[in-house]
Amino acid sequence: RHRFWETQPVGQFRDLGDPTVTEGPIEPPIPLSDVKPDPYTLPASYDWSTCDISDDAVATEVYNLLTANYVEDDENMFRFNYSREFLRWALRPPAYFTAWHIGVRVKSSKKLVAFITGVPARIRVRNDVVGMAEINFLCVHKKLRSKRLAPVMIKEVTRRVHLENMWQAAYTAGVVLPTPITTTQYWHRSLNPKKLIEVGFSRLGPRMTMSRTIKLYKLPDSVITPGFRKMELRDVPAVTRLLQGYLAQFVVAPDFDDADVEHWLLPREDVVESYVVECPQTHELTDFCSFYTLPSSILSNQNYSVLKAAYSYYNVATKTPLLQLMNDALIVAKQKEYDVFNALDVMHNGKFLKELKFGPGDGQLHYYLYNYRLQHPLKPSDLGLVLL
Ligand code: YNC
Ligand code: MG
Repeated sequence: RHRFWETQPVGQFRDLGDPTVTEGPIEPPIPLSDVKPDPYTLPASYDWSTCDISDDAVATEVYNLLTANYVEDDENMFRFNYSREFLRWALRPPAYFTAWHIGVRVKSSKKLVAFITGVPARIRVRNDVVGMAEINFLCVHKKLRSKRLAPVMIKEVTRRVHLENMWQAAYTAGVVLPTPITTTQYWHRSLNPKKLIEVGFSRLGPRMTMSRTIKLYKLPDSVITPGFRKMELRDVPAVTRLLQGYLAQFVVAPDFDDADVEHWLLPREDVVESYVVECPQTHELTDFCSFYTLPSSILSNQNYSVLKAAYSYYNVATKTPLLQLMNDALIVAKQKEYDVFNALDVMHNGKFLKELKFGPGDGQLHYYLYNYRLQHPLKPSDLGLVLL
C-alpha cells in the first residue's frame, strides 16, 4: 500500500500490537563515512538547490511556491499562507543548517518547484533526549504531483540529516502514513464569527441567528489576569524554567534551553506572541501562554482574501487557572484582530477547549517519528510537542 514508506525505518502497520517490538531507534547509526556523499538523482530536467532563506529573493521564491501550492483543507477553500518572516523564524532556530533547506528547481528556467526543510531539535521521548530533525514544508508544485518526487526529496533530506550525525526525525501530516505516534484534532474558537461564516469557515448553528452568534463569541475588551503582559527578553530564564517543568510530564516533548526559548517564544510581530503573568507582589512569573500567526488564503470569496488565524503554541499555568489564562489569550488575539484561534487537543488543551467555546474541526493532524518506534500510540494529551 505504501511503496515508499514500507521501505523506511518507521513503525509499520504490521508492528501495531506486536509485543516483541521494542521501543526506541529502529536502525542504529552508521559511520558518517558510509553516508552516501552525493545527492539523490532527480529527473533529468531538475536540480537540487539549497535555499538561503536569509536572502530576500530566495525567501520570496519559497513564499510564492508555498502560497500557491502548500496545504489546503479537504474542500480546497483555504490554503496556508506562511509569511516570509514566519518562514525565517521557523527555519533558523539555534544551530540550524542551511543545507537542510532544500529546493528543487527547473534546470532551464531556475524556477523553484519543490521544497522540503529540516531544523534541528532536541526531543525527549520518555527518558531519552534525542537529537532530531523536525521536517516541514514539504511541497511539490501542483503541476508536478504524483510523479514520486516526494520520496526522492524525503530521502535527500534524510541523507543531509545523517551527514550531521542525526538519525531521527519528527514530523506531522494530514495524511495517514506508517504509523502515527498520535492523532490529534484541531479545535477552532471563533473571534470574528460573521467573517468566518461569510467565507465558509464556519456555519450558522441550528436555531442560531447572526446576532446571537456574535453575542455568543463576544469577549471582554481587555484581559482579566493582573500582571498579564507581553513576554520580554529578560523573562527568558524564568519562561524556560516554567516550560521545562511543564513539559516534563509528557511522553514526547521538546527539551528547551534558554536559547531555544529565546528563539521560539520571544515575541515577533505577526509571527509569534507570548505573554507571561508576573505576580504583582513578588514579580515572580507564574504563568505563560503563546500563539503563532498563520494566515490562510481564502480561495474564492468576493470580499475577503485572507483569514487571520492564531495557533495555540505552548501554555503553562501554575497559578492562574488555565481557563482564565487561555481566555486572556483569546482576548489579546481578538484585540489584535485575529479571526479565529486554533488549538490542537494536545497537552492539557482538552481542559479548556469546550468551556472556552472552541468547536472541533474536521481533518486530523497525525504526528510521526522517523527511525524511532513506540510500543503503543499515545493519547494526544500525552504529547507535549507543537510543530509549525
Ligand atoms: C506527506 N505529507 O504516501 P507511499 S506535511 C510524507 N508526508 O508514498 P509523490 C507523504 N509522505 O505511500 P505528491 C506525504 N504526502 O507510496 C505524500 N506522501 O509510500 C508520500 N501537497 O509521492 C505518499 N505538504 O511525489 C507516497 O506525491 C509518496 O506529488 C507519493 O507529493 C506529496 O511537510 C506532497 O500537503 C505532499 O505538495 C509533496 O502532495 C504534495 O502528491 C504536496 O508521488 C500539498 O509520498 C502540501 C502538503 C505536506 C505537509 C510536511 C511533513 C513532511 C514529512 C516528510 C517525511 C519526513 C521523514 C523524515 C526525514 C528525515 C529523516 C532523518 C533522519
Ligand atoms: Mg511528484
